[in-house]
Formats: sequence, C-alpha cells, structure tokens
Amino acid sequence: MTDPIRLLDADGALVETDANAQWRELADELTTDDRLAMHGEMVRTRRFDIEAGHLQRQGKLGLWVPSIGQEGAQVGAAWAAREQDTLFPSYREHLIALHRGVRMDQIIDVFRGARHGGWNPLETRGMRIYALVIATHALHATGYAMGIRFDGRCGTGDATSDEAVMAFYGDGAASQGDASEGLVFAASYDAPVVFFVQNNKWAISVPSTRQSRFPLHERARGFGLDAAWVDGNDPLASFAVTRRMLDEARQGRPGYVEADTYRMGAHTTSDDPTRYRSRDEEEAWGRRDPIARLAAHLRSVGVDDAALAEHEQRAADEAADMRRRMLEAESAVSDDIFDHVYSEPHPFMAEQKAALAEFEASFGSDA
Ligand SMILES: Cc1ncc(C[n+]2csc(CCOP(=O)(O)OP(=O)(O)O)c2C)c(N)n1
Ligand SMILES: [Mg+2]
Repeated sequence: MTDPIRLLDADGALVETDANAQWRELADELTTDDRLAMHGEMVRTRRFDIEAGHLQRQGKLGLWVPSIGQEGAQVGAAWAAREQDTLFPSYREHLIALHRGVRMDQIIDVFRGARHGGWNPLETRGMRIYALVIATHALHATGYAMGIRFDGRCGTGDATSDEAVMAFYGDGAASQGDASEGLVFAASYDAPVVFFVQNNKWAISVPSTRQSRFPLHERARGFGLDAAWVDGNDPLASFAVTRRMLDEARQGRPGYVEADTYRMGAHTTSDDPTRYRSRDEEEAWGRRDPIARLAAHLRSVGVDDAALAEHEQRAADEAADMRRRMLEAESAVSDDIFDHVYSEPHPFMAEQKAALAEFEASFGSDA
C-alpha cells in the first residue's frame, strides 16, 4: 500500500476511488450535522489546548502536552467508538477525553499535579485515565478486553451491545515491549481490542523512521492482527476505518489502526522542536491541518461560514472561562494517593501518609 486510506484530500474535496468505496459507505453514516459537530469538537479541543499551554507558561501547570494537529485522527476515533466501549488513552488524547465527557479542569488538574488520576473512570463513559508511562496501557487494554471475552460481553453479533476496547498510543510507544506483548495476547485470545496508533512522526526528538524501519501497520499484521493505515488528518477516513476495526474486534477479531498524522506543536512545554526538525517539514504538515480540511469539506456541502465561526467563538469563550478559573485556583497538592491503593484501609498506607505529613510539617508553617 503506497497511500493511507483517505476520503478527503488536503483541500477537503471528496476522494472517490474504487479502493475507498467500502470506507465511503461507512462514512456515509455521518450526517452533515454530525460532521459539523465533529468540527466543533476539534475547534473546542484546539482552543483548550492553546489556553492550557498559556497557563503552563504562566506557572499554573507543571507541564502541558499539546495535541495540536492530531484532532482529525482523534475525532474520527471518538465518533467510531460506541457508547459501551472502554478507551485507554496515553497523555495526548484530549479530544477523546472531552468527547466522553471528561471536564477541561479534570484534564488540567493532572498537569498541575492537583489530582493524581484526574477523574474517576467509572464516571466518564468508559474513558480511563491518562497513562504517562508509555505503552503500559497496551497491556491494561488487552487484559480488560480478554476479561470482556471471558465474561461473554462480546461476540454475540450485535454491534450495538457487544463491547470493545481501544488503546491509544504513539509511534515511539510502539517500540516498547509492553506494546508488542499486548499484540501477542490480543491475537492469541481473540480479544475485542483495537490499537489506535497515532504516528505523529516523532517520539520527542526521535523520528518514527528510526524506530520503525518497516511500517507499523505491517508490523501489526505480523502479530496476526488485522491492520489498516489511514490518513489521520482526515476525520472521515479515521471514523470509517476505526468503526470497521472496532466492529470486527467486538466479534473477536482484534485490529490495529495506524493513523498518519503530525504533532504540529512541541512534544510538551519542556521541549523545543526547532532543535531537531525543520521548518519546511512543519510548514508542509501545516498545510494538511485537519480542522481546515474538515471546514473546507463542510463549506463544499453547503455549510455556511457563520456556523463554523460560531464554533470558534464558543470555543474561545469556553477556554477563556477555563483559564480564568484556573488562574484563580489555589495550588493544591493532596495526599490522597494513599487512599486509593487498596479498596479497604491498609496499615502500610496509613503509616506512609503519616510519614509524609510529618515530613511536610518539618518545614514549619512558612514553608
Ligand atoms: C516507559 C517510558 N519511557 C520513557 C518515557 C519518556 N517519554 C515520554 S513520551 C516519550 C515519547 C513517546 O513518543 P510516542 O509514543 O511517539 O508518542 P507522542 O508523544 O509522539 O504522542 C518518551 C520517551 C516514558 N514516559 N515512559
Ligand atoms: Mg509520536
């Protein structure tokens, strides 16, 4: 395969080929209103991302991880997942989290160290917490999917109730042992899981071409998984491919989606990408911006500029409100890490909590 699966070209025009007919049919499920809503989510996430970056620069967050440029891959995946599915993210899946109802301040709190996990996964429609240790959750997702299978919560042939799982990680994480072990167990146990890999071309300063001399989706086939390569900056293609992969997975055929995309910003606010990549490369990918692409598509099907501008305005207002609240928020470091290790109170945890309190008290009240 020389090109990833694509339904919209860089100018937002529909690509109609024999090869993509099956994917177009799947994308037809999305009405114009759905597509407009997808645009709204992408704009909302980008605005949130930009404001969070500003908050980090003003000292309110320890770190921020921007997802700018990857909203197309994410919005397709978010819409492809069905309500009963469980999603295991890395740390850059802001659109997925917001789509499932995680609040902006809950994501922010992870990066300001105020709340350890950020949210209770039982209250966020299947959205698990961020995993900062790369690829660990490839195993969590696979194990969870194996559990679904053992419990008989998949494989009945009814896509509207059979459960599936997604693991989101990056091109660099694909080099971790955990990622490979996840693929082996998923294939061996016919686990209802899809690995959604955003190949954003960089693992901090290491280019994906160095870590994967052979395409990642081809590698996944070698593990016995069905795999697809999709243009991740094309929200419609990302939706169609992921929907199909998930519906196959929930019938016991695990899958792998490699989304071809680009991290337009820095790795994190601690990174300076000008040290390792060229401006030409950044500009080339800037011309493939997924938000501009979907906006162009929407205009071509008769959506007027006012509707798109309204998304921008609403997103700006919401992000400004989030920013105002965060500037006023007290810095908060809580010691509740000890409370959630075991479901019941545990003497070792009580001991460690007391030791921390004693240590902190040793700095005196001015500390
Ligand atoms: C086990 C582990 N090793 C190293 C790191 C440091 N680290 C954080 S992100 C990252 C690169 C990940 O790249 P990729 O998987 O491509 O995801 P991206 O950040 O590009 O979304 C590394 C090495 C880590 N968090 N966990
Ligand atoms: Mg990467």
